[in-house]
Amino acid sequence: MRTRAYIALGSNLEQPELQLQRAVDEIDSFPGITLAGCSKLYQSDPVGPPGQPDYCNAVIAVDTTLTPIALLDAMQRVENDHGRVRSERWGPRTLDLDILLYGNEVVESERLTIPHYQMHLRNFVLLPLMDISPDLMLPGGMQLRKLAEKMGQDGLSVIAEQYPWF
Ligand code: A4P
Ligand code: MG
Repeated sequence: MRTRAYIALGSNLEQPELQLQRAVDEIDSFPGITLAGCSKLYQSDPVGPPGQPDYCNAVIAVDTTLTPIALLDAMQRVENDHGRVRSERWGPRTLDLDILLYGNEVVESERLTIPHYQMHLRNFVLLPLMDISPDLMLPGGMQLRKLAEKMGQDGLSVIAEQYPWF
């Protein structure tokens, strides 16, 4: 069975735009995962420890035969291939891949929380998601459009319209 999932991409080190573009290609070629949609590419002010560079952010839709935990394993493999070093929480990173949604499922386990616990608070997640699926309904029945309208565009700008971004 194939499930539609949404993944947020973020980077603020070592040519963030290229990190994101490469990551999308790698995810698309991962066994059991097919790219189904891609947002615009955004630049965003950093949330978290001060003094870190601006981020590049985007969201993709994928169709996958992987279970949620296997999808997390796949995303962590791609992160590690990008030289991701886990140091301080919310600190700078070459690549961060967060699973936002997996079908309509709610997952609460030690390694995985879906929907992603911060997604409804972040314009750099909600607005790219709107690019792909403006009519999306979140588990629990909340409309993405309503959340995004409340959010505003502070600190967020589009740097490339259509994938491939470069
Ligand atoms: N984990 C649980 N649920 C999930 C999920 N749905 N998707 C666990 C992915 N991982 C999930 O993640 C820590 C652990 O979360 C994983 O081992 C996994 O088992 P991590 O990526 O190692 O750590 P982190 O990213 O530093 O922590 P966290 O709390 O996930 O941070 P965020 O929320 O990813 O925030 N500012 C801007 N402008 N743009 C950004 O993209 N990103 C962050 C990172 C901070 N500030 C930012 C941005
Ligand atoms: Mg993360």
